[in-house]
Amino acid sequence: MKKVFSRPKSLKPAPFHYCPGCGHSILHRLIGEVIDEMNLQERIIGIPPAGCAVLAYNYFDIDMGEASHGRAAALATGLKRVLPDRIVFTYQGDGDIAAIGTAETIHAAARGEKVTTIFVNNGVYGMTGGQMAPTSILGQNTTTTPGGRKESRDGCPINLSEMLAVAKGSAYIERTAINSPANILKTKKAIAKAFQVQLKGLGFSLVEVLSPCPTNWKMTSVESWKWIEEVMMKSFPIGVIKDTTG
Ligand SMILES: Cc1ncc(C[n+]2csc(CCOP(=O)(O)OP(=O)(O)O)c2C)c(N)n1
Ligand code: SF4
Repeated sequence: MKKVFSRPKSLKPAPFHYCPGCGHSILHRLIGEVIDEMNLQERIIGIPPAGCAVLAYNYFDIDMGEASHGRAAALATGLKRVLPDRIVFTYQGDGDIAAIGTAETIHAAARGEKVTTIFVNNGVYGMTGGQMAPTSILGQNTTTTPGGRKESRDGCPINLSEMLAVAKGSAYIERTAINSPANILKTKKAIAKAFQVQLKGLGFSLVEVLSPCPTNWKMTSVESWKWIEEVMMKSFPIGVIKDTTG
């Protein structure tokens, strides 16, 4: 029988521990497909976050590191400088990258480190129970903002990707979403482009992915896809934010 669909080579045959409908599972598959298609399995190094994806090294069949919470950009910098022929990517949630890891990330982008970041924006601290993250939008219900995030009390969300686009050393930044087959395909394309930017040595590259967390959003998968489209994208519009590659 002809096989028409299979697991990417660079994903281990291990079942994901993620909740049903979680964006992390889809994103892992997309990254695996891109690694296979670009023939990077022996060359790439991934750095998982602290967060729901902390065990990503159990799933990717590639060299993996592990950084403490928020420090992935610093570890990526070190690895890439010592091993310049390797492709290095970090995989980070919004709490990891936009709260505790803000400094590392902004400085890595400003220095133009030739690494790639996959920034998974699900608008909450998923692993620890759905608390407000720097990316929780105004009005969003989280366990620490019952009744909704209020500007006067909680401040405004941070659009980290737009901030990083201001840094001279960033070469390519795009925001995509996991909420429709078309947007999932665009996410895959953006990941491939980010790796190409790194292969060409053009500077810091980042793909922010609006990603469903049905468990903490207390929604069904279908509702979470709709919420991304109808609510989240108003604060975090998808599209290319910076592209200096010409
Ligand atoms: C230094 C430190 N502080 C706090 C924590 C607890 N902690 C673990 S994961 C996490 C937040 C994860 O949220 P996010 O980065 O948005 O990823 P998600 O789980 O939503 O994928 C926190 C605060 C930790 N592990 N280390
Ligand atoms: S809590 Fe949210 S981010 Fe974490 S695995 Fe479940 S759905 Fe995914």
